[in-house]
Amino acid sequence: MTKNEIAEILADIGTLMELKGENPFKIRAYAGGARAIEALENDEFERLVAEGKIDTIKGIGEALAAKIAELHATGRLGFYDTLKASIEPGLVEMLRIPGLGPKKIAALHKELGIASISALEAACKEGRVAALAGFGEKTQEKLLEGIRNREAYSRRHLWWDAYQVAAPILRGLQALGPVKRAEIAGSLRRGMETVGDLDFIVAASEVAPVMDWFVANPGIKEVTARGDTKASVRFEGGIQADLRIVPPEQFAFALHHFTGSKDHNVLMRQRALDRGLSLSEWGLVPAAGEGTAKEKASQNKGVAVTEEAGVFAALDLAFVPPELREGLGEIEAAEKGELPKLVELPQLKGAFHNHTTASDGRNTLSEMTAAAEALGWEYLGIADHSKSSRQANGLTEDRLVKQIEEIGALNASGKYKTRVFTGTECDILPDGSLDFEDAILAKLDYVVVSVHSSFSQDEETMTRRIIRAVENPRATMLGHLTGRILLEREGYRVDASKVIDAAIANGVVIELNASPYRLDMDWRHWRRAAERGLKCSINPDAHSTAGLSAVKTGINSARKGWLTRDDVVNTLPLAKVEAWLAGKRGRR
Ligand code: DGT
Ligand code: CA
Ligand code: CA
Ligand code: ZN
Repeated sequence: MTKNEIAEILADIGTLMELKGENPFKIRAYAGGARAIEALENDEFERLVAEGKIDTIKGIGEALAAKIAELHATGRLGFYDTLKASIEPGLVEMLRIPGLGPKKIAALHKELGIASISALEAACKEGRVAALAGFGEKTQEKLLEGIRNREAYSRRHLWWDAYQVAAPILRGLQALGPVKRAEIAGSLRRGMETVGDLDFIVAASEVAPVMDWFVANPGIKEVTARGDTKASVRFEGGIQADLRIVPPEQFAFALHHFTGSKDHNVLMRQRALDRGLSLSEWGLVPAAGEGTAKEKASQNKGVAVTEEAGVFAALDLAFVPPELREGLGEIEAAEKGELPKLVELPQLKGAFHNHTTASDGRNTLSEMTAAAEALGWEYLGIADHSKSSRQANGLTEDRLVKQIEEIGALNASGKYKTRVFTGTECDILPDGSLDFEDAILAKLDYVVVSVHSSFSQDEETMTRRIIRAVENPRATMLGHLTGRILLEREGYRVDASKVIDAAIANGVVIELNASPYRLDMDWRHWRRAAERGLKCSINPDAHSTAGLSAVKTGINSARKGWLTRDDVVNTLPLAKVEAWLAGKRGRR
């Protein structure tokens, strides 16, 4: 173990002992010891440890020297492990609340029995913390705010939520008089499933009015930074936004740079260097010669480019769509002219996997159909839950048969231009069998099979379970492969590549569940899976009419997965979908 790692552990020991309310003298010994070895040069520290003379350093006694030697030699310390195990993890978590140190936490624990952030929050709300000696009303208020902020600030954000914040700001920027160009950059533009912060790039003739407008946006809680050409703000919900204002001739370079990803940028910069050029947010300039890249760019010594495509062209590359800029082979493909023609939102002709009030949806069959018609969709698949999903009001056989009749009548009525398909989101039971008998499934246009129970099965069992369902001749498509809920819950353990193989072998589609919370199967699997012949269905999993729009986030992930129109079944026009589903039914 290195000097700095050891110092960190000693400091941590001090903190943990303080949390436990131990003897202040001992606590100081560890904190002081950490500082003492931090102050040493690396080689001096190594020499002293090797010679067994680390205790000659002021602040390091015999006992501490033995612990340092143990850490240095083995990378472990029994005393530290025991100490860690003896402390409730909630107390350690509380350290992350601003304004709350180990001493205060120990007091809260001792006096009020508080051992978790949630217990602290409750105690603050009940006024019990303010009543404690050494705390008071003000401290209690601060702690509550710290707890709220910690939750909001530490989080990434769903793409959809980030987009709701970003879209009006972008429109506002673009409408400002001095603004010539304005775009969203960063992970939001790349269509990542979650977003850390928002990045705006603006080219403007005048800077101050743009800054003034930006920092005065409604919903801004705090302006965290404001410089000549840069500003950062934090919104009520916790999301941050960065604004950068650049001269118009730098716009394309800045947009490219701040769109990222970092991995993509590194590869692009290397490619530029191979051509004797230096690529940066300021421009594409000769690498050789006097001056920084920024200086050269502002002296117009570089390649002049107005559009991002020009940045790529200058490096002999086709334009790489932002969603592909992850450093995962896009540059090679752009060089060879082999970039895929990515699927686009207007190419979707309908969607499967939607719920109605029959199970846990909030809109009726008619309302969902009207909404699909308003989107211009040729077809809408209804896939309400099956009977075992009781928590979701899953349909019994009788209710499903009734729904099939209802849908038949609706289609026959000619009331809507959108054709409705009968389906089900049929539970995959723990043993891999399906929740409905074959005779019931045979009445449907299609069947989505999904796991909604026994999430804790081990990977092998879960994989076998899902493959068995995929091999069922009634299965048309597999719902949400892992069941993950972004930023909330990990998916269940499953061997994705084995399931993909089984789906391909059985002509079963895997859905790209487009719910902003799911985006499952993950985009990182799609490129290879589609190359091997897997078809995708971008499924909104809508539980309301508004939920149908989730296909937008599904398109982001499909594009990140290099998918084209041909890979996605719900780009097919109605007649082709009918033929596909009839063909599948015929083969059973
Ligand atoms: P996020 O906000 O965590 O979801 O992810 P990004 O990709 O939006 O990252 P962000 O906001 O930190 O920076 C935006 C872009 O700026 C990033 O994708 C690439 C570029 N960038 C930022 N810092 C660096 C860096 O240190 N090196 C390189 N090559 N590019 C950077
Ligand atoms: Ca960002
Ligand atoms: Ca940023
Ligand atoms: Zn489901």
